Amino acid sequence: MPKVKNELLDSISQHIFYTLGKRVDTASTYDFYMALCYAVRDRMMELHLNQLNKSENTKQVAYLSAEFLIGPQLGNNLVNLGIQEEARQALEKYDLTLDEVLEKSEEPGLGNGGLGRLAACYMESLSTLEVPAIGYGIRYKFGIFKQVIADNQQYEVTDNWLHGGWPWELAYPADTRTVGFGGKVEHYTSATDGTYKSRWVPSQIVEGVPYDVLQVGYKNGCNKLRLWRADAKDIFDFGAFNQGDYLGSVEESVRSETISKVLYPNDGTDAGRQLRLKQQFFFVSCSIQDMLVSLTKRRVPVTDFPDYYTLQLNDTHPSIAVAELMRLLIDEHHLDWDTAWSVTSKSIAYTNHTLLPEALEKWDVSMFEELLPRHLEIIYEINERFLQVVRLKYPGDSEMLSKLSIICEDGNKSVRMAHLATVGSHHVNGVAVLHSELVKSQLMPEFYDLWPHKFENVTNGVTPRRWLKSCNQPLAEVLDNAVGPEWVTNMDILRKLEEQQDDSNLLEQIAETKLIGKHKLASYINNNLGVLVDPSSMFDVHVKRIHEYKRQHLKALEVVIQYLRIKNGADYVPRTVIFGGKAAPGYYMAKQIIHFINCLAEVINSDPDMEGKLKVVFLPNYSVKLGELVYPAADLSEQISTAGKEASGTGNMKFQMNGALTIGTLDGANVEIRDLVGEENFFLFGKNEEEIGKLQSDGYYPRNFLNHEIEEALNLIRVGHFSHGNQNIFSDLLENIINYDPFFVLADLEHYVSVQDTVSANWIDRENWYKKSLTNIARSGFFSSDRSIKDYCQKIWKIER
Ligand code: 26Q
Repeated sequence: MPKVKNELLDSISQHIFYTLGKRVDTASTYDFYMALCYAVRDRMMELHLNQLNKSENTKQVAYLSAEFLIGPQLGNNLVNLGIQEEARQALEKYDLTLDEVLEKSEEPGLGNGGLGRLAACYMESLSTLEVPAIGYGIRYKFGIFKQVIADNQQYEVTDNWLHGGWPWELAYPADTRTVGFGGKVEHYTSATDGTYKSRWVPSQIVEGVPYDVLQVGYKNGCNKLRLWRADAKDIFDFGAFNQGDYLGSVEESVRSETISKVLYPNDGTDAGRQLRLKQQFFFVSCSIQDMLVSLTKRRVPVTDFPDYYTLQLNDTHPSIAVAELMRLLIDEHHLDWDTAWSVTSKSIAYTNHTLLPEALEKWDVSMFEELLPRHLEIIYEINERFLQVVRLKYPGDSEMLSKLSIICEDGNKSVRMAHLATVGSHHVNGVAVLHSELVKSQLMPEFYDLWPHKFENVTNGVTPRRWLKSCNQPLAEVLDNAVGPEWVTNMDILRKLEEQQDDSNLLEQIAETKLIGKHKLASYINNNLGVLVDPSSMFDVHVKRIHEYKRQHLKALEVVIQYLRIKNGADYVPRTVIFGGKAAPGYYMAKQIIHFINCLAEVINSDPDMEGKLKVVFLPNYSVKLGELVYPAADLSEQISTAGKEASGTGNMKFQMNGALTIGTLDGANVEIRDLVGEENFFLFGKNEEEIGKLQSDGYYPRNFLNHEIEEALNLIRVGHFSHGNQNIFSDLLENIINYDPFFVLADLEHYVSVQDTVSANWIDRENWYKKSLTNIARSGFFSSDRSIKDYCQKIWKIER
């Protein structure tokens, strides 16, 4: 490799010529973007292959997840490799700025929201901490849909992220694995040892082709993601073809390829779909086979599996791993049951991300039997042996048995995947302190009673590289100067900021970085939505998936109340209220909420009385990329879920790191944020989890929580003030809130409005606000995903670093 002054420059021009087949003098900005990506990938490949050699004989983390929401890659890879400046200079030679090249980055939407993004932050931290790891998932041809807002409503457009080629992946067809579906189980007696054995004879065979995506850590290690694409085994069915059925001959290939065609765009329900189970088994089977082959190549006996791999299940989506590892060990590697079970249960751990009953995966036994007959047999056997343990501990307690059983017997018989995951794992963890407590006390109290030692907490974290250093360079530089650049990998250092909290110069610098972020977002809003917003107003932000439990409608009702107050001549501290988020395509109420917010924005933004006081913006197609624009610009972070419903939240942490103050309920990681920053630096409102529980059990009547102001606001909506006089459009939303209100919006609204007044009062005292902001930044170190990964290493994986 030539060692010249700017190696990157050489590498870019070589890739333009040899990889893209173009000449630099006629290459487009997009060509330069692609060439830079390839040049950067080369650097990462060196790091990765070096690390591989080192980790031959150490335990590796296999992070199994149906979603990896990795975001745009180029910008972060440049930052982590420390070659951003070099890239800037190289591009300058071609009269290009780094920003215009970065603009070309396409984001692979291989996840829905928090859970998928968490997996990506964890991959980044694993590399940064040089923990040997591999992320296993699915290479969906279409990621999460693109959200388009028209007539104030959400429309979904397919996300063809691979068109034009995506430079970060590398196919490894030689590592193709085969996966079966359907068919039958044959039982036979082994000719060698005379034991009774089983053999699965599937009726459909699918191939999984791996695509690897390198994930580079900060100036350090480089692990990879291995994403599987489903392919037909024999592309062509010659039987059908010979009979003249040309189209029929490719039918099978279409059926197979459907498996990795599209990400399910629901981050709640939609369990019970056969294709979803096929996706899960497909990637899990490919991944476990991959690990077993790797052991065989290294001449390691499969009984040593737990010393070489620790499997982390990202929710129950990959929980079929328990049965698949058992099957492979018993049917293919001929271990006896007890040995196989010991290997399996020593290797697997499960992270729970939700308490919502509708999000807990259950599969009909009949569907399971049709798709995975051998796995159903194995699950029944696991369950029998497990229930035997239960009977011993609770003799004669049949209620206990039915509560713990992996098979749910009420109604249609079904397999409870959380139970399978818990029985097959050595640890089960929640994702924030409160959530982990609720997992023990509400979700699985019987399991907790049986195996208290299995239950752990690992509070979520986010990577400060993407969510601070790279997306908010002005603030990052202020921090570099104030505490030294080491904060990037040791966020605890940020605590030193507090020694300077009375330094008005530093506070002013922080305020300035915020203003830069707000100007950037304001121009994005103006360019894309044609709405002018004032960067000196408070940017009050609610971005996340649209869900009733996250209560975007609580915020919207508060906005209506403020609108009425302004109309009535009240003083108001100017705010720009910003919403963003996708609704699952089949989630009617969430779509009503989006519709309502957009109608609200339309009326408010065109009302001269609101000028200089209130603006409302709905950012279409919220994504990782938009998040990187939004967090640095936020003054106020809205974390207002019904207490007990948000497992953790991770947006709350990204806002905090970027200096926003939080208004929130005692839910998920908000609890820990508040404990860390102190109650005077957090705007708390609403009922806590216990109070919500009591309200629910005593009988909740939302009408009891109406006051004059709230009634007026609801009335305004009812008469069609925000819907061109149409009284029907929002009737379902109103009905939901007033008569039913499953997420206690009205129970918390009055308090919420009054705490928003406190927020405004605090905003006016600028110095005081930025002091709070500084404290929030200074104490955000705990929410680095580096800390989370260290917790997993110590509490769950037993990996010493
Ligand atoms: C299940 C069955 C069928 C189809 C889809 C699904 C499905 C898909 C995605 C169910 C759930 C999800 C995603 C859940 C999720 O994002 N949970 C969030 O996880 C974050 C990381 O731990 C937490 O911070 C959030 O609180 C939690 O809501």
